[in-house]
Amino acid sequence: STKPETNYTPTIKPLPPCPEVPPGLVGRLLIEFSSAMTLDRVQKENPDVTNGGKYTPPDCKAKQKVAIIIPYRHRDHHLKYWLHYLHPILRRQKIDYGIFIINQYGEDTFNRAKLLNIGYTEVLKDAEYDCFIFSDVDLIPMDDRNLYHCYDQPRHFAIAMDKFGFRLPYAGYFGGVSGLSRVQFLKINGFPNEYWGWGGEDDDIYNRITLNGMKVSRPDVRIGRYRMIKHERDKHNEPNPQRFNKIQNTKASMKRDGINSLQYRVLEVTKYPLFTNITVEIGKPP
Ligand code: UD2
Ligand code: MN
Repeated sequence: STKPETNYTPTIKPLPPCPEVPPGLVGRLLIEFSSAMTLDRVQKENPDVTNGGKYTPPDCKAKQKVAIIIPYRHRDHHLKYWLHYLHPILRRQKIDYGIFIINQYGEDTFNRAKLLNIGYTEVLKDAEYDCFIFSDVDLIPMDDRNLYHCYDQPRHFAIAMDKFGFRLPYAGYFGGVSGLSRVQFLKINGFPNEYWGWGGEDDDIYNRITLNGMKVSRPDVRIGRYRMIKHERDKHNEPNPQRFNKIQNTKASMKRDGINSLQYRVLEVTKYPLFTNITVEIGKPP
């Protein structure tokens, strides 16, 4: 035959890399916690978030795969607002992400940093994440130019909080929301497991970073603004009286206490439409 052959093989166009500065950002946001919030509503607002709280930009290939890890117990009310605000922000930022709630089982003393170590370990069983962002459940960024990915140095995102008058409370502050790449996290042997109750663990992490020759990177103070949902101190998360002593000893303790000494038990992993819940048994203070 002289007819040209028709080629029906579909051509698969590779996606272009996501832009350094996402084009759809809006900048400063209005954040409030007075309107009623339900998971149902948040789900309807975010139809393109897939089971387990995952999202991949449809139109470009993100450089990093980001796991957002939230230490958690009895904060349903805060979680609803967090999901309501963060899913749309992360989508506009063109982040390839998953949301993981690390839920401490039982009523023994809370341990934020140990839950974060568990989060790091567990999300890597789910997929090959490159970047780990650790966020309190009650902190909402007020500006979507504060991009939730990892940087050349460990990142501190929550630098200007309403409760601190929108300023860094002290130079070595590393609380609230922070992000480390896999290499950065392993370089400091992860986070301490031995801070039970409130306080000090974020300062210990800051010490680990500087003692290992890294520097904390931060956004501009006008962009790193946050609102914290007002709350009382939780039960079983009393201020830890040992914290002042312990942060003096990071240099010695970080070698033995960290991701290399982490012990826990997973009780349940459930993929909900807007997040993945991982309930864990972490023991109690000695
Ligand atoms: C500050 C820091 C926080 C951490 C803490 C000391 C800010 C904004 N954040 O938070 O990063 O260093 O001091 O440990 O300064 N949580 C629960 N259930 C509980 C207790 C805690 O879910 O029963 C989680 C939750 O994600 C919460 C986080 O742990 O946001 C930190 O606890 P907090 O909010 O009570 O402490 P806060 O606001 O003083
Ligand atoms: Mn708080």
